[in-house]
Amino acid sequence: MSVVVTDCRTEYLTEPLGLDVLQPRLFWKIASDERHVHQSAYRILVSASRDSLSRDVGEMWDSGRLESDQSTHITYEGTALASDTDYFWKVCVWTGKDSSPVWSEPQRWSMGILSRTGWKAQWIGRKADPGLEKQPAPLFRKEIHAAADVKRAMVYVTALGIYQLRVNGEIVSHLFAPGWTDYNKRVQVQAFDVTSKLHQGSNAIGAILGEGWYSGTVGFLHDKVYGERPFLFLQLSVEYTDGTKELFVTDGSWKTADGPIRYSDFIKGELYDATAERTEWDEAGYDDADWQLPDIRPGYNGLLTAAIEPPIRITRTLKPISVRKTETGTYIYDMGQNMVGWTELTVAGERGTKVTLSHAEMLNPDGTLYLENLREAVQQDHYILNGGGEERYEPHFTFHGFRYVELIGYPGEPDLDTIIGKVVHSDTAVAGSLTTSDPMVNKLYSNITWGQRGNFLSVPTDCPQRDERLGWTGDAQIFARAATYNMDVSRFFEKFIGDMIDAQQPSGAFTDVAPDAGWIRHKMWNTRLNWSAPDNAGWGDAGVIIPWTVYLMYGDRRILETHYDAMVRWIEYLISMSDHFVRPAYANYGDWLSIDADTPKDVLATAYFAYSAKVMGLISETLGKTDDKRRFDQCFADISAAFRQAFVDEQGRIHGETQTVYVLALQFGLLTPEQQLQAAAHLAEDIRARGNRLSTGFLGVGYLLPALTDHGHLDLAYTLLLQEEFPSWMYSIKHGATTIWERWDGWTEHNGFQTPSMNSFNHYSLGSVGEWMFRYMAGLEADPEKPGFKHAVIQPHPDGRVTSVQASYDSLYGRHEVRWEVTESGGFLLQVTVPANTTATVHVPGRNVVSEASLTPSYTSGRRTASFQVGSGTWAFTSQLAREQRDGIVIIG
Ligand code: RAM
Repeated sequence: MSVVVTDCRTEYLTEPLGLDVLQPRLFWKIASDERHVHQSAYRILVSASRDSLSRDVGEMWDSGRLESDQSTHITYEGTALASDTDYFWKVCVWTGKDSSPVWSEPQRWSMGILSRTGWKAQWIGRKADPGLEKQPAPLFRKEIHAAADVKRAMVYVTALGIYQLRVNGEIVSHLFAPGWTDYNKRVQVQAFDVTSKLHQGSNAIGAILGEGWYSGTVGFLHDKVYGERPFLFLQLSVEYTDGTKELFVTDGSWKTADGPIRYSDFIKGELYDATAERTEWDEAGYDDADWQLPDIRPGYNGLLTAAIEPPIRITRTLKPISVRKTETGTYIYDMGQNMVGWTELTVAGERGTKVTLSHAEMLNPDGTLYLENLREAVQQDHYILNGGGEERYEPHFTFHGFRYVELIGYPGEPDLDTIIGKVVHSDTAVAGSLTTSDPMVNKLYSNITWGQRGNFLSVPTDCPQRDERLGWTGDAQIFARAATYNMDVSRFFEKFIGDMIDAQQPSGAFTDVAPDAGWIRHKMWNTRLNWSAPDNAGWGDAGVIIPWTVYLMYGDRRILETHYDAMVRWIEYLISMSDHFVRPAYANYGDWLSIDADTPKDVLATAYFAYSAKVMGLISETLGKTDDKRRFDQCFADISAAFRQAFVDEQGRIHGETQTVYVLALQFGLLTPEQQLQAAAHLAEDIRARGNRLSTGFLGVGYLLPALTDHGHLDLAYTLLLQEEFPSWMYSIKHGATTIWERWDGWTEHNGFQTPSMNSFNHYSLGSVGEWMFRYMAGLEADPEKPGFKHAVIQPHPDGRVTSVQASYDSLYGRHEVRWEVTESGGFLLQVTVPANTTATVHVPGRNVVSEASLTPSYTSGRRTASFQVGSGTWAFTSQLAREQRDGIVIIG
């Protein structure tokens, strides 16, 4: 049997640096071309040197041979790990009784600074220029002398603000680091291995500081939310080949000057004056005699924590698809895709010439840029040419959401090569793929992934273009499950849950944006306008729903343990704020941006309250907290009884009678079996009465197609998916959407653009339908009993209107795949692939089910579904689906 141990990870990452978790978790995958491969035992060796590891010595930890099929989240249990040190590990895996053991390749990870006293650097900044309204981005430099050949050099760096770090002229940092946290509480530190970049003798370290979230504009709130101006903090730990060590830190001996970035702000854009460039300022030997000494920040009371968030990077580039000259002599480019990031410009011209790049999502009917929906945001970058040849420019500390770019002041005739789009986001690896026979469905899936790509930037932001870009928790929770199928968001959400916990109020309330960014203060004002509440239903609940989602999709128990108390406090808070388990109808966002349907706020809030309690029941059970489990289950029972009593009438009509009240009550399990039938019928009735249209907003939409599918209306789920008339997903696509819009009516044939005060064309919330596409249409479902896809439940839901689906998902074990096809005569062909060391239950719909491998089925649903237990490998099945005629449509399912 050929078995390979691949893709070894530490804390979800390949060879991470600078960790500060004292017991990192180890992961590996097993690849094999055989079926039914599962791990029977493993042995891990951890060593402080590569050499001893190669001799099979694990002096830090030798787990010994353990009879276990666990291959993810194995907690390090060796000798205490030291600060600023490298470790090496490998694992030996046994699969099946007689097979010989297989070793992985050696892996490295490094520990960061583990104690407060280990931080020796000082925070350095540059005093603001009182004469300037917008401040230039300061440069910092320091020349260091390496006394001998360098054996190991690790730099730990962060900023209050955002930094770009260079060593001997080369950029070593990612974009927008250290990322957004509540800087009053914590700041993330990045570690970079710069061994190969240093040499004996003189070396230069350079850094540029941007305002970022720290002192730049945050959302529509204000600027300087956390501080007046940015500061840099860095320590470089060097070990020489002769065994000696040296530490270089930011302190009063560094030098600072301003540079060509005259201002750069997320919301206000950038001005870059190339005539003010300082050549080779980041190299050794540069004359910095006219630079100033930095000013030192007295200290920092927050925590310095190892970065959890995935680095922000340029992940792809896009070429424009067309360019058009306007009457005013400017040029408007179409990137062909609503994207997030910026454009790089190539230009040649006279010194001092100013070229502007202006970015917008849409065009006005007259062909000009539609800028109104940006509100106060200025998505413009200005470049002042140095002169004397071809120059390239891209901005540094800003980003934009756009499809169209207007080039203003360009010297000469630009063409399609003049600009190039750079797509920027938190670099979360693509985890899923989904293709169907229907090009519109494929486009919808593409739009969903672009929504995620554009908005997952340090935190899950609501939108990337206007003066907002906040970590709205309600948006994040409704989309969280879809997000996990699309990309590996394990650490992205771990970081975000940390932000939510940091923002949790003393009362226990989880906020509706995280990091809070002064929003709570701002909201006092808003509350008077009766718009917002301190504990918005469906927003605060993210504090429970997202950790559970991470557990389900990655099997991460630690996230539940770490945040357990905070989650309990949320439920206790809700209990204290409810009236006999009914949450009152005070101001909140309701089913935000629903269309032509008004879900009563008490119904909605009580439903979400019940769901949070239910999830807490599952979480406490997972953690073996039996008393709490009983308590939360009882709480859920009480809330659902109160819900039925207060809101459900004898015909099973739920107060408000919107699609959202029905789908939430059904999916959260709030109804009696009889009421479920009634509710499903009322839901279907409402959809039909609207001409097969939906009316759900952010909170209902994610549950709409699942509710229909689970309660006997799969045909309606497909009808809504494929609906092209307003309001629907396909309506936006028919009108050119390349991302998910914030509102169903962002633009309509009858009204044109919605009110510009809130009209984003890149908002992922309504894209939560992606969850249904994977879990129901393709049928790739996680099993809470064996989370992280250790055991998968594969249950496709075909309907002849989409004749084929191919979906894959890369779990921590490997690639899971489902392919199905419906033939014209209703034949159903299914092929599933399950990675090694996992199992799956495959439910095959239809009659006359045949499995290629002659597996023995068990039958459910009156022989309508045959179920098979399979091990790893690829398995094929066929069956015959029923053909029915409904509303004039032939439905196969
Ligand atoms: C707007 C955005 C955001 C939503 C809040 C309630 O700011 O639509 O996505 O969560 O409202």
